[in-house]
Amino acid sequence: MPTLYYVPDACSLAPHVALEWIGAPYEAVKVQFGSKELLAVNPAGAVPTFREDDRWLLTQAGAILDYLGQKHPEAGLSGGETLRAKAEAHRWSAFLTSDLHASFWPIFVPYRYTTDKSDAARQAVADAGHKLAAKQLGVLNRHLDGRDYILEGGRSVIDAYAFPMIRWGAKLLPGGLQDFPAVQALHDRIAADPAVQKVLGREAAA
Ligand SMILES: N[C@@H](CCC(=O)N[C@@H](CS)C(=O)NCC(=O)O)C(=O)O
Repeated sequence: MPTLYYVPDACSLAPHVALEWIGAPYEAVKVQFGSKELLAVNPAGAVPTFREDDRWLLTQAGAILDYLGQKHPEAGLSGGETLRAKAEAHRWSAFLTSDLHASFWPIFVPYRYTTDKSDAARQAVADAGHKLAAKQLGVLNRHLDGRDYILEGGRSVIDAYAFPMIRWGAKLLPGGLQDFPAVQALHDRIAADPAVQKVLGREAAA
């Protein structure tokens, strides 16, 4: 069975949600950062890692989401088929990988961004991350103004991709999502879905 290796509340939540939306059989395996089980499938020690029936492995959230969307056209989660629709999907996937996701690294792992081991230095790095994440959520918020989902034509894997990052913003930014009402609305729309609640419940379970 296709298998997703995930860490609760990490970016692996995105393909976890997409797999549930698709509705085809899959197995979700909870792993820990640094565990032998994760390193055996992904030497980078990162999630998400996805394994196909024939043991083919795919890493990188954007690539996994694109693959799942294309593999299951019946689920209608890839965005539109026109050249520009595909470019828009690529644009937002790149934004989420390189701009929004990356803005949280200084918050999660400040020690990777300074050789100064003091709490003050690490806090300064985290504070810079808060500012950068707020800037990127602002970009998404402006785009979402007047839209229900990120891509034209309804819910897509790109919304699933944004979901964990929006949750991090709500939890970690000093002001939460209060300055980003359209982002909050997207969050609430996705979170209201019973399939998403099922995934959140599974990830939260021991
Ligand atoms: N560019 C990768 C990043 C994956 C990644 O770093 N995921 C985090 C969880 S959100 C992780 O596994 N971190 C472990 C680490 O950095 O050691 C992707 O988009 O899949």
